[in-house]
Amino acid sequence: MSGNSFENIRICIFDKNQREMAYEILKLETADGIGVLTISRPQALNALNSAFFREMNAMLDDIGKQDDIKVLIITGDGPKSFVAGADIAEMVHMNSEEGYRFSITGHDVFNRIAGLPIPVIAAVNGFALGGGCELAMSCDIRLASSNAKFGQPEVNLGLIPGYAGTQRLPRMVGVSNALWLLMTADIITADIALRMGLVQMVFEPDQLMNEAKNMAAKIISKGQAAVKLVKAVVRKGADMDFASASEMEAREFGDLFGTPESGEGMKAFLEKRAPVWPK
Ligand code: CO8
Repeated sequence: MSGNSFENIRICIFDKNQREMAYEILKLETADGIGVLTISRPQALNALNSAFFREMNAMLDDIGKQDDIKVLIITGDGPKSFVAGADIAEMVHMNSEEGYRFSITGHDVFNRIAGLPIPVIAAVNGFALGGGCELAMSCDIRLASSNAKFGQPEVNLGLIPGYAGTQRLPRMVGVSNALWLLMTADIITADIALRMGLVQMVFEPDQLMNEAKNMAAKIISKGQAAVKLVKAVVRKGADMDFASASEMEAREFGDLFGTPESGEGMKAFLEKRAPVWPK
């Protein structure tokens, strides 16, 4: 990686009248195949409001069209917060129907993140509470700074998670760990999150982004068709019974034989050289 070739990409979205709108909350920078998406509402610790979901939907459309992004990193602006949850100031005025719709919007957007064909790494640089923890859980891998804090404090507000936290958290950390966090609203450190399996690695705050980019670069150095396929098979298999999922794996495994990528990967190993992946 050159490390200094990041450049701002200005992406436009359109309002209902097809007028061009610039992104106000999301910033995307790309270089060397890595997209870094920063959520920036520092005045509210990057809390998720309706505008965030509008922009995120447009951003996901756009990222889906960009071949130059091989791995996406999602992070929060500033040293203090990844995302401090859904925007409570917006939620306080909602009625039941609006609450339901806000929840469904979150489900859709977070499912789109989980379903992106490319790997998505959350670089959790501070508070990941409520919707922030749920956003991180929709990513494929979570790396955290040592000052990150995780929790699902909705019961403090008389609420429960609404962006699938009641479902993703127990699948990730087990039912009892999930119920501990969900029922007590305890906020846990990055180290406890690491022990629980909620995050995969913890770094000093000033190293977090470098390490996330290093991991992304490592993934990019592998066979890209295989990387995409392994994500798809794991994600799809998680919602299937074991026998059907294993059968799916066998079929996908078999389909890789005879492809240029697997041919090169295996030949390179036998020839004791680095693979030169087909474009
Ligand atoms: N929403 C709106 N504003 C927020 C939020 C939030 N989630 N979190 C922080 N802010 C704002 C504060 O109001 C404050 O604004 P101001 O300066 O105008 O008073 C500013 O950010 C800075 O925050 P603090 O002064 O509170 O900073 P502290 O360092 O003292 O505390 C905390 C940091 C501990 C993170 C604290 O701000 C906090 O507890 N925040 C709320 C955390 C929370 O409860 N998150 C869960 C929200 S609910 C949720 O996410 C449900 C998701 C599913 C929704 C489904 C749709 C219906």
